[in-house]
Amino acid sequence: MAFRSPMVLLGLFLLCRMLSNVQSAPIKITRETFRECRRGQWAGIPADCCPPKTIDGPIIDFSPPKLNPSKPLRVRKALQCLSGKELRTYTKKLQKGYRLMRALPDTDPRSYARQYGIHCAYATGSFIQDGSNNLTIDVHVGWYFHPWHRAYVYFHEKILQKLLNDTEFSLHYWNYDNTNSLDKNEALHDGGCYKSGLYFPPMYNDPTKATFQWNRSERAFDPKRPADLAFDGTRYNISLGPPSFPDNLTLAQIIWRNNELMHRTFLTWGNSTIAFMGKEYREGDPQALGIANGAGMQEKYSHTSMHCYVGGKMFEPKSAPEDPVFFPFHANLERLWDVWLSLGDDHRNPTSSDWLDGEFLLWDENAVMNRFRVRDFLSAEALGYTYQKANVDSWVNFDTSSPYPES
Ligand SMILES: [Cu+2]
Repeated sequence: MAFRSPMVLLGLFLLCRMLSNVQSAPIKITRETFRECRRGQWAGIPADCCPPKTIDGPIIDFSPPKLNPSKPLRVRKALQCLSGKELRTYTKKLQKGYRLMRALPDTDPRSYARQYGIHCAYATGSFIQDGSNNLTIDVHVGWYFHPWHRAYVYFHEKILQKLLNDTEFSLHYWNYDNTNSLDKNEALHDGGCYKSGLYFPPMYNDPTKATFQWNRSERAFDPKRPADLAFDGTRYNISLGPPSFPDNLTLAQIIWRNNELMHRTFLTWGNSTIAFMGKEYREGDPQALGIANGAGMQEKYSHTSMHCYVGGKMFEPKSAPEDPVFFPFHANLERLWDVWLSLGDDHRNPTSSDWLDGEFLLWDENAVMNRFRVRDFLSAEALGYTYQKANVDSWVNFDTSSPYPES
């Protein structure tokens, strides 16, 4: 009889609501998310980048490629260690791939415009959490940052492979973090890359080629200007425009700053899962607005610094991949995620199913929509590729008590 009392029923209802709120769930992107896509914004700047509201055709569950154990993994190499014929062949292929990608019509989800457009939708709160009116989604500023971008680069690379009709094509990486060129005789003896990656990769700086983007800062056009990682991402503010970088530093000072920053963010401040991977972010949580409000150490510092440093399209989340250099840059961020995992016992990925089961949609090389989960993108090797080893000693073993070089 007691259950018939309206007050008891109301109490039970409220209790159930409370319990269901306690239960967490991962972010999931669905057909419905696309249907509900709307005008987004970042720091008050509007972004109109929704993909078509209706996803044509099926959505397939992503499955990692079936690998032949006797075949060596494909290797993403460090751009600055390519030389001779290999460099010439790679540059030609890369530029051809982007030429073909740019030539696809916007109706094709593999076209370059649609490739950078989908990043914009995932970066500007254009997608709304299912069942919500106002909770927007961003794959930045939080713990989905690394796996989502690995998947994004993966599918982008697959599309280039398909356009080039070459399944061995790799998006090589820009290891801007390596400040140290070792002696030539030491280089490459174990297949590793020991040349400094401080300078903008030249194959992305030819104005006659499809890998070029005119909208960059002057710094990016100066082949002698070393990358500066030391901008503090917590000061990132779109409405103030790109930050200025000091013009008067010596190379030795830039190198000191970069090594110190990498060491601090990966080994001192970044010594726990949340500190490095970023804030936990689940269904029901508001999108974290602003880098300072939950980005992990790599995202917050060296990553943001490089976006500002290259500037132009790269400066804003909504337009960053309109500059093709975004991809070798992000390939390096992904490599550095693996480096971080190897640097200490406390360096572990999140184990929560809310992270592992985070679910997203991206088109593949056949223009078919793939549903993938974070857990599918934890290992480059399982996806069929690996990274050429590159020197990280210059910042891993950096002596933080070493004096800042004099001018
Ligand atoms: Cu991004």
